[in-house]
Amino acid sequence: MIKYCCFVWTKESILHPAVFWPKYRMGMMKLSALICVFLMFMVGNADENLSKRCRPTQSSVYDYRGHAVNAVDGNPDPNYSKSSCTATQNDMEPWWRADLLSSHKIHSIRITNRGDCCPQRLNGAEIRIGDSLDNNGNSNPKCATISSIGAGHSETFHCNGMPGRYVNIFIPRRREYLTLCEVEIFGNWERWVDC
Ligand SMILES: [Ca+2]
Repeated sequence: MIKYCCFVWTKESILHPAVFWPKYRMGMMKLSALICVFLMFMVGNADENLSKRCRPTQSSVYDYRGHAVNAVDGNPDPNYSKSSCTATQNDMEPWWRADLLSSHKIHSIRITNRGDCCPQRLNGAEIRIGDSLDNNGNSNPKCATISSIGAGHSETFHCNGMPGRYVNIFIPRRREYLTLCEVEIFGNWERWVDC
């Protein structure tokens, strides 16, 4: 988008009637190019909430209120009855995964736990980031282990720019229900791609 805007802006700038003489056209082109490079640098390095445009999925769905997309609907309401939290069945090693569609540098992840019941279910869950779908993405490198998050509370985990297309939250080595009321993933492009 920035690249397209820069192209149009530069084209319009050099064709503007006020920039009639060639020497002024060249100056305007250089100025436009410099501003574009600055904008692309700033946007490329700014953290954004990547979860707004990810494709979420999970190991199973508990009921009609617990779909995977509820973790990235922008609503951190921790009451499960409000249909803004996820919930799996009582799976062995349940997991939730966000597909960011291309590799990104992940700087931090903010997770909101359920507030109306059983916050301890999230204890021991792991955050995994990487490009592999082996073991449903649960074998990717680990960013953090969640020791505990209070009922209805949110906690931020720092991943220091770990690269990956997939962000997994999964509970290893036990049978459990996995519930997430909001997952915000902050990072930026690992490289420029044309979508
Ligand atoms: Ca939500």
